[in-house]
Amino acid sequence: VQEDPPDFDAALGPVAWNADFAVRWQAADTPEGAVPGRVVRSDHGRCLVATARGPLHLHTAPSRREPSVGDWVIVDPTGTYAFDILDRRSALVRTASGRPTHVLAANVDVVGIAVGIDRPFNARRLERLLLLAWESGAEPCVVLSKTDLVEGATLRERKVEVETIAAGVAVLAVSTVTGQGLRELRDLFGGGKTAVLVGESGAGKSSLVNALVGEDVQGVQEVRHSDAKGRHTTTSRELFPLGNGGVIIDTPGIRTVAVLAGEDAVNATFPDIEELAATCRYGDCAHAEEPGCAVRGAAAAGDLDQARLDSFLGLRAEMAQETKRREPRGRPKGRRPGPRSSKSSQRAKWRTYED
Ligand SMILES: Nc1nc2c(ncn2[C@@H]2O[C@H](COP(=O)(O)OP(=O)(O)OP(=O)(O)O)[C@@H](O)[C@H]2O)c(=O)[nH]1
Ligand SMILES: [Mg+2]
Ligand SMILES: [Zn+2]
Repeated sequence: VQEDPPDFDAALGPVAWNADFAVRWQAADTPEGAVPGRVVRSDHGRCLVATARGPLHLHTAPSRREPSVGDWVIVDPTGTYAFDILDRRSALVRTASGRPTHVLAANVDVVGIAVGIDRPFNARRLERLLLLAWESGAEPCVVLSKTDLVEGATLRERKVEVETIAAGVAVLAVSTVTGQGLRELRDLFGGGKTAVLVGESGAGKSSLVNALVGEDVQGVQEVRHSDAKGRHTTTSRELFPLGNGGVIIDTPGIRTVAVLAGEDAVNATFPDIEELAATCRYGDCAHAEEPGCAVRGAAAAGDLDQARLDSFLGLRAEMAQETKRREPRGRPKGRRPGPRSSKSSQRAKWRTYED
């Protein structure tokens, strides 16, 4: 008798399994008896994986790529190994000059950038996080947190300030103390979606996770009184079911992030400038010295913030240069691009970014 293909929908629904992953599963080369599982936590060759049989602590198959939180993996029939990774829908990738790329979270639909209203707002930092989000293939939103700490007028002012930078992106004002905005956030993150929270230490990411999950699943710690700096309470990335079909990934605090993004992501981050650029005299206007440049014109007229334009031009140049630098230049086929640093030294380097 031919067995029906296993139906994972019911068992894996809570960790946001959907038709798209079912297609990827069908297309994958899977051994007899293998099952799909979602990486809840990944740690040095081992990972915690949610499967139809419950949570499993698995080894990463040696010689395979290390899975990241949010990945769907093929679990071997004995339930010992996470054997391979299903093709990703999206990935949040951190990178830096001369370093290998590093996947922060995989198969993410929404990136919530937490911005604490209790500290000075850094527009340039938000731009980089937006760039990271757009490049991932997910949809960004800004979560303006701790609104209970300011007056209504200040909140409105700050929200406008953030909306100007996060052009075209939803900005949600939330508080885990008053509950403001939590329902909207839950709706935005729910319905089978995978959301990830990123942002500075102390911005309130884990507090939001606890509020949305409805249980204290993550530790939180008070920020420093002098300057509202966080204490790096969360030290690893972890995925939690929201109970509404969606999942949320909590991450350790990051100040800024090194990101390699294409032109599309840069334009998505600066849609106001892209719109202006459409009316420049030359189609390939670099917004430098060209006559009839609508972008520089807008800046001169005070309609576009000069600092924002400088930031756009700077990021665009940086991304173009870094992309070019990474292009393989006639490397002999079949040869590795040089010795690779050991995993532990890579980790040590990455850690320097999480502060
Ligand atoms: N007043 C107020 N305090 C909040 C709110 N959300 C979080 N906090 C406080 O802010 C501090 C830091 O919160 P966490 O949730 O630990 O911040 P985090 O972003 O997870 O920090 P890391 O794990 O270090 O990245 C804690 O003392 C929280 O109680 C809020 O909405 N209002
Ligand atoms: Mg935390
Ligand atoms: Zn121009």
